[in-house]
Parts: sequence; structure tokens; C-alpha cells
Amino acid sequence: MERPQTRTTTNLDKSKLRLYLVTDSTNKDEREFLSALEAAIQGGVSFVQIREKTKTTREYMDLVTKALAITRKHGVPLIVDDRVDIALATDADGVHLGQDDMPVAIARRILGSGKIIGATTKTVDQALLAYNEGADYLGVGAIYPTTTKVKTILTSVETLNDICSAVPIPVNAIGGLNKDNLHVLKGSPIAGICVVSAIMKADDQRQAASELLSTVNNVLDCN
Ligand code: TZP
Ligand code: MG
Repeated sequence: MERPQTRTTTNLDKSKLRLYLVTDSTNKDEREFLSALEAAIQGGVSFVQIREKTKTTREYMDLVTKALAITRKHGVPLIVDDRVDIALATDADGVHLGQDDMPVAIARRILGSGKIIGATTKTVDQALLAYNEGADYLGVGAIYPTTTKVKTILTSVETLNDICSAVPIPVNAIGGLNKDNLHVLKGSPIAGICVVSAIMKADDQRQAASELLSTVNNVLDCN
């Protein structure tokens, strides 16, 4: 498979990754979903990934387009899980790719240097490959067991920290994280955390995001 000779990436501001929301529209109609998204941003979410596993392409595109109207208003990047085609079609800010998705190198060739590419990695080797292929940031986990529907395995904080040391791009922790268990990340050089349930399943997304942000700031500012 053809690989690029040089990395071409966006200039992703690392501070944007501090509180990263991965969405899940389960049990929400469109209006509820979009207002939960906006409330989460008002509470402090600084980066959004739209993640849908059961929608048709048309439904996924439609939701991304509506979500972009909100994220653009607040100056928050929005990227699309898995789907390079939908990111391009909606002019979203980028894409997040797992190990079973399109290789980062190919996505970078298609998207060019103006779009954000994130990659899920669980080992130092996967992290180095994603970095070399042009990823802007990495997501590493699951740090804790998760109730979100996902094919994943647990990743230790030690591996997370090894990945942070191995690559010069920002790394975020993901998986089962909430305001009561973030202390395990104290001393870790991560850029931020990614959460689904801690915000999406909260009764009040604005308050949940705000509490998570102060906790993550406390934990990471000690690093
Ligand atoms: N990748 C690894 S764990 C996970 C993903 C998408 C889900 C995280 O969800 P939650 O609800 O924050 O545990
Ligand atoms: Mg994926």
C-alpha cells in the first residue's frame, strides 16, 4: 500500500483536545440530540466527534450538517467517526479512524492537509504508524471498562504514557472516564480526555461538561 513520504497535517491546537465529546444519539430524537450537543459545548466541551453506527449515510450526513451549524457557531472543531466520505461531503473538520477503518495515510491523501485526522491506537507500534502516516492526534483506551457499544480492550495507563512519549502529537485518553475516576491520569502527559456516557447520559449536559472540565483541568494542570 502506498504511504506518504512526508507528514502533512493540520495545525491542531492541542488545547482544543482538553474535553473531547464523542457523541451517541441513542435514545435522543434529533432536537434533543442537538440541544444536548450545544449544552455540552456551553459547559466546556472543546472538541466534538460525531459517532453513529446505525444511521444510513443520508441520515449520518444530515446529522453532521446540523451539528456543524452548532459547532461552527461556538468555534469548536467537529469531526466524523469512521467516514471520510461524510467528512468530505459535509465539509466537517476531519475524521477519526480506528484500526479497522481506512488507513490514516490514505485518508490523509484524500483529505489533504486542511482536515484533522485522529486515530485510535492501543500500542506504541500502532501509535508510531498512525503518526508517521499523518495523524494529528491519537485516542488511547479503553482506560476503564465502558458501557458504550464499542469493540475495544482495556489499555493500561502505563501504555498510554508510553504512547505519549513515543509520538510528538497530542494523545487523549478514552474509555469509562468520568469525574470520579480521572485521578488515575494524574502525571500523564495527555492533552485531554474523550468521553461519551459521562456527558451524553447525563441529565444536564452543560453541568456534566462543566464539572468534567474543572476536574480534568485540576488533574492535568498538576502534570
Ligand atoms: N473507544 C474506546 S472506549 C470508547 C471508544 C469509542 C467508548 C468510550 O465511551 P465512554 O462512555 O466514555 O466509556
Ligand atoms: Mg471506527
